Amino acid sequence: MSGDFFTEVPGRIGYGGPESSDPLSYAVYQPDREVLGKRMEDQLRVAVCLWHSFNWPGSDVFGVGTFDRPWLTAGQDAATASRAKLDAAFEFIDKLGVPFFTFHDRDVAPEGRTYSETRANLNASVSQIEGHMARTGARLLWGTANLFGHPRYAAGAATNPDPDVFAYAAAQVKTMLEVTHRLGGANYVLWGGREGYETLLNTDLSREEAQFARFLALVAEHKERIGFKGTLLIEPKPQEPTKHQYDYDAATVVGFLQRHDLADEYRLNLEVNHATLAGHSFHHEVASALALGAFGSVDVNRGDYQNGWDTDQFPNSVDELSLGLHEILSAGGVTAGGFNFDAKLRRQSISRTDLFHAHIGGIDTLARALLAAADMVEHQTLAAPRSERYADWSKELGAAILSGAVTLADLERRVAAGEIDPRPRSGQQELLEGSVNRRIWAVDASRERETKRAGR
Ligand code: XLS
Ligand code: NI
Ligand code: NI
Repeated sequence: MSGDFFTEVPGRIGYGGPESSDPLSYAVYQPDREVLGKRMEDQLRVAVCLWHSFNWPGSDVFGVGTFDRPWLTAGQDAATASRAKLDAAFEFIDKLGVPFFTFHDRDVAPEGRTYSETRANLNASVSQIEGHMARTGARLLWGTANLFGHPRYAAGAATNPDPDVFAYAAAQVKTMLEVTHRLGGANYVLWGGREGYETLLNTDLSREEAQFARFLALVAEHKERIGFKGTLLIEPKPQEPTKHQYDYDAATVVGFLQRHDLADEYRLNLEVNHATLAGHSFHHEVASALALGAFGSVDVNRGDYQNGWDTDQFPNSVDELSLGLHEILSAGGVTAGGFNFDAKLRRQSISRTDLFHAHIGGIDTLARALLAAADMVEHQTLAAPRSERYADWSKELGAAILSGAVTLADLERRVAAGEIDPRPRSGQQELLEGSVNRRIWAVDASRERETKRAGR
């Protein structure tokens, strides 16, 4: 296995099982293990992101970078630096043994002095990426354009008061959509970086909404024109960097798409921490997106329940993920989407292997949640009581109401005649909470038996 950056990890991370004391092995993640008729790897479609993991030095608003990322040191030749970055990134992906990666245009190539130079930088890096993909078998889950870092985007990209900025953003997305197509990307993501406002005092909401809708229509049109078959995804987030982001949450985005006749063109990329920031659970965002027919993919990084910003931590709660995964599996799985680690190391995690520990722990948490969710699907833990709860809607009265066959007057007549007299029933919340926990524990117990049998 080639690579000389992560030298403390000599080869591919293997499965060690839950009893293994080797932190550089998976305790749960087994790519070939069958889960609901598919390989675990294909159920999860895990992706490593190139921004936080390779293009962020570990700086925050109070301090400079702390990480050992030699290619980010100032003053070097840009092409050499970006080659070193890509070499290390693909060494990492290969050793971690996950199938996908994700990136923004600016993660792999800096802006040049002119737009043409910027595009040439990007194309040079993309050729290198193609080489790495061919060598390692890594695939692109999604590409995206960074429309928020450069000062020109301070007042937004598509929603900028200056049409020149809209045009510049359009050029950037056109290029990156084509790059994503060229690399065989499964999806293309639009996170509304600074599409929002800092103050309403200078903001024309209806104008900005119209601009944003026009932008998304142009992107969908270009997708058709170039024959890109991947899914276009919008990533909701309620605030940060702006005070208020237009793509607030799943329901807001779907409402926007429907108002502008774009609902068939876009699906959603849901981030666990963005759900938290919006005052929702991840479970809520997934269930809403699925109910609205707009689920696409997941950024699986979590937030901190005491903080109001995007902490982008690696996932570590099986409970939190199991319920979201249960909804996804019940609806047929992620299909073209996947689980992207848009996650940041903590600023003190400065050793090179910390990036492995972070991803291994996160992937195991996700895999463990997948097993619990699959078990709940198999046992109909929630599906059976849920369909039982609504069963009367397929009987005579429910069906007549839904089909429009009865009026308010008809219903009143039947109630007045004493024919209809509702009896409250238990919502069974505590019973269901207990049932979910039982399945989570049962999976643990059966894994314990399995581990003993395998003598691990
Ligand atoms: C920021 C977003 C961003 C997108 C990609 O909060 O999560 O990282 O996933 O632009
Ligand atoms: Ni985020
Ligand atoms: Ni994200």
